[in-house]
Amino acid sequence: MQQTRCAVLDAIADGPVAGPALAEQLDVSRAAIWKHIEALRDDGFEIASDDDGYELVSVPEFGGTAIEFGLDAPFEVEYHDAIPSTNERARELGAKGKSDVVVVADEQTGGKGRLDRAWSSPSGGIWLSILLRPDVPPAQAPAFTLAAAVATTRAAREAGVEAEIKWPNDVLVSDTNENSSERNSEGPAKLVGILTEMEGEADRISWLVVGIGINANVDPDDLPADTPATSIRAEVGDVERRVFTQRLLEEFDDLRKDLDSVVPAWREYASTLGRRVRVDTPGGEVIGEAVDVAFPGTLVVDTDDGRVEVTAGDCEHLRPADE
Ligand code: BT5
Repeated sequence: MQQTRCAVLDAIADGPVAGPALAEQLDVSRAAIWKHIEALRDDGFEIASDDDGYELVSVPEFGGTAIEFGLDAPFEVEYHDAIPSTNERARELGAKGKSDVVVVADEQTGGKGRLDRAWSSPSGGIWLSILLRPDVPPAQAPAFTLAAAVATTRAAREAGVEAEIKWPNDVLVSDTNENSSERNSEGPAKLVGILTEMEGEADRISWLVVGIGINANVDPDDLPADTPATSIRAEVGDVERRVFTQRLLEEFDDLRKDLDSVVPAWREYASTLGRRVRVDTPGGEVIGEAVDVAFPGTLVVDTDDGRVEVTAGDCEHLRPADE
């Protein structure tokens, strides 16, 4: 359905096209064209109609068809004004055998962080989950988390926000402007969180859900006070969420098609490398200098007892006073 709608939009984007000509061009009935035009108007597209035909006047700031229209990546978008969690919905779709679907919401009422933590998701953010069925072993799944961080950082930088990545999955802003948050004195503020979930067997991923939460057009005061948080609104003003989401999905699509490109791209934006870090891992605490990241996302730390490779954990950047 959305494919025909996007074709209608493409046809009327550069000037008026008469209904009958449109019907012929898209090989559907005139009644069907009329229904699509009405549905697009309901979705917030402004479409003029006069004797010359239909003409696209403006595109809504956010929404499923709005994101798919002009998107240069092969994703189907399922949009919700409000939903408990886009990751939960994407998991449901994964269990039904779907792939390459992106679930997007304006607001989440039960957003999830890692380790059962809550993720605050007020209206105005970009809360999305990408459902994939990559043909790689489960051990390579972390590369998709890194790819999501790179794609989001690139989209944020295009929007004018100097974002950087803290291993493995936080996109932060350290040089926040004075409007962003009084909490900036506490250190870099979190702009984006990423939660990857998957199901599979020893040698094969069945489905993978990469959840990305971006504090876009929200006030930092509406975000939790326990850690420093910022938003695109606070840093540079409101962003066109449709365009931001398209750029993110296009970058992510390029990276997931070429997993070897992910780690080099990640290093470009990493704030963790060269830093002293403390990583809470399932096997205990690791303290030392973060010297590199290896495929598919392993942090290499030089400790007093030698080199340690960390595959998962919560990472804290240490200042000399913290040790
Ligand atoms: C994360 O967890 O950073 C992963 C967040 C993933 C959210 C996306 S939104 C779309 C998709 N659907 C979902 O349900 N989830 C995904 P973690 O590293 O555990 O960080 C969680 C911690 O960050 C919380 O304990 C709070 O301290 C803080 N926090 C919560 N909401 C925040 C926000 N909006 N901005 C900044 N920090 C936040």
